[in-house]
Amino acid sequence: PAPGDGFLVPACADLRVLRLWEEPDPEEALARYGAGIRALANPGEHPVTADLMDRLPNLGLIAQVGVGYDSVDVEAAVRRGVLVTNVAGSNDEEVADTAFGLLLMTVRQLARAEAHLRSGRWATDGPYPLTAMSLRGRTLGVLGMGKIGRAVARRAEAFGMPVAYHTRTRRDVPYRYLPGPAELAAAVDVLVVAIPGGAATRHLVDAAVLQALGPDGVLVNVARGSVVDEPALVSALRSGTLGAAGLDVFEDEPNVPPELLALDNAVLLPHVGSATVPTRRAMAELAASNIRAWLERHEVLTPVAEVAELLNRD
Ligand code: 8YV
Repeated sequence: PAPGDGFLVPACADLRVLRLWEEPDPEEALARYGAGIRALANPGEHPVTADLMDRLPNLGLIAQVGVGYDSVDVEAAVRRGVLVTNVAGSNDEEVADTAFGLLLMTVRQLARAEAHLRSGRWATDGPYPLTAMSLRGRTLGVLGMGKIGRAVARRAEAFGMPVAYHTRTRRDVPYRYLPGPAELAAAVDVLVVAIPGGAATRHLVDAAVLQALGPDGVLVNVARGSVVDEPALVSALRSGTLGAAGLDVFEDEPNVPPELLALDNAVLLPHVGSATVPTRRAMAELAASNIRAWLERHEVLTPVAEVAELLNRD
């Protein structure tokens, strides 16, 4: 894996670290050192497969340096008695800020308005045209009501936007609950996706959901590209079935479909949801604390849901 943003290794300064990404032949390094590895930190979204775990017979912990852990085969880890942690709680506010940045950029066309100024067109052609959309009078729906979903909802409240949500199980929050993604999309004008990626949520936002959101509707995705059916999104944006989309994540990162790049009603960011120095540092430090807690006390601080369930049962 890539070293992340340079914070992980310093955060693990008291540990012996095998920097696999620096090894000229990672396979050979795994064969040579694999038996000594007790914890694996995954600073990107690299697949942590059953095959990789097989080569690490003394592995006890996979510490994902991200909130999302869809790249880790958790089932395979659990089968081997390997714990999995993420960095839940370390980037909620940052990612929620990004969701609102994307929403404002999309609805108010802020990046395009800035390009108008920078190109000199303000002076030559006059003011940037009025945007058809506004956040005024809009209701915001959140798909997912975890920590990030709640941070998004709090911001919506401050913006004066009524909030509705959908999750598999109803949460104890003061927002309107809708029983499915399409029902939620039909009840709101903006849909923010803040739900984990992976097989269970693949293409949850499909053509029907986009149609329910409607020609004045806006989709914002700060979760995982896999949650949205990208070809269906392209055709909804193209035909005007959906008003606009603000996306920080894509199905095949870093490859963004050229069809999306060609659309004026899409704002596209290169997965920068948590990409600030303070937040990425906090993420690395929480991952390192999980590793330390595991090595020193056989405890972890932020196990992923599947693992927390097992630990609570024991
Ligand atoms: C990171 C993320 O970009 O936390 C997550 O799940 O998607 C982002 O904060 C990702 O973990 C890569 O480092």
